[in-house]
Amino acid sequence: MTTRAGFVALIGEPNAGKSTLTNRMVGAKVSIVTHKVQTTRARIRGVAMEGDSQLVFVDTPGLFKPRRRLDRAMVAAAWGGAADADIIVLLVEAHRGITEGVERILEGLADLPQGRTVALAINKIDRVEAKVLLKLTEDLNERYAFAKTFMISAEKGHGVKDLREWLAGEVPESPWLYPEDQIADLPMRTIAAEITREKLTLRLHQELPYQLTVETESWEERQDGSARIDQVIYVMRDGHKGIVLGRKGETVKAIGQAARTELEEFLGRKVHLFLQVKVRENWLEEAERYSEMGLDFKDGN
Ligand SMILES: Nc1nc2c(ncn2[C@@H]2O[C@H](COP(=O)(O)OP(=O)(O)OP(=O)(O)O)[C@@H](O)[C@H]2O)c(=O)[nH]1
Ligand SMILES: [Mg+2]
Repeated sequence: MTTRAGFVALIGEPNAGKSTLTNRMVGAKVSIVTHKVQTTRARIRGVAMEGDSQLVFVDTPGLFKPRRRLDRAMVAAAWGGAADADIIVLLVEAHRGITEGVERILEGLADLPQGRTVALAINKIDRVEAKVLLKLTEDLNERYAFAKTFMISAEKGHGVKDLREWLAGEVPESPWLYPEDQIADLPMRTIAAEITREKLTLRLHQELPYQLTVETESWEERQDGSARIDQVIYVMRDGHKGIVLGRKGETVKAIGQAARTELEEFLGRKVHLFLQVKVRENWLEEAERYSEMGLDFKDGN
């Protein structure tokens, strides 16, 4: 039997639907999703099988004009993911079309080594009329020589099968890179921290989600088969700590419950989750926070 395997990097502007597509391809939630921009902070690998091909999807942080050190490290991680992949899929939002951000990404693609396979996936087609799609496809293909164009809805699933089957034929002949039943390449403690960060991002307003990070401090397997997980939420100011805690600790309690429920579903067993909120004014400038997130501190220079 000839097997195929390869890395498929999903890139695009923040909120384009990269993580939603990763999860749909894998058939499980391996990457967190919110309606807010800049949800994904590091590369997340999700593994999918299609026939005799193994597709390793590399979900990346959105590409945008970076301001802070963290932004720069995220954007570097995204381009790094693209540079290392066998195939790149650029996601563009159907209803937003060719934004300034998309233009910048097209310029970035032109700077990659020649001969790389880049496909276009116009996402969120459920939000527009068909005639918009044809025009957008034409305009984008005039700007870059995409190997192929797909029109998809990562959320609803339209067009996703076509994309997956095409990718399966494009990745090189190779032994599989992961065991057949593996769905993610990410430490469990990181997945657990990400789930909590998703719940925080969904519940907290404005800038706050961008000014916090979550780390799993300890993970203890208990005799009864349950797990005790202790996490720290780092925030930058006392005021932020107050908001995360909420009145009588109600906010953090609700976040903890939502995260625990999802973790239990993911792990298929009981979880005791303990969240602590710590003020750490300077966490955005600490190398250790970046390595915990799976980012390169140097890239944030
Ligand atoms: N209507 C519609 N919404 C979608 C579709 N795909 C994703 N979304 C929504 O778009 C929002 C962003 O999705 P994500 O998957 O988090 O986007 P992302 O590209 O990973 O975003 P970052 O991690 O911030 O770069 C979420 O609210 C999704 O539910 C789609 O096909 N149709
Ligand atoms: Mg994402």
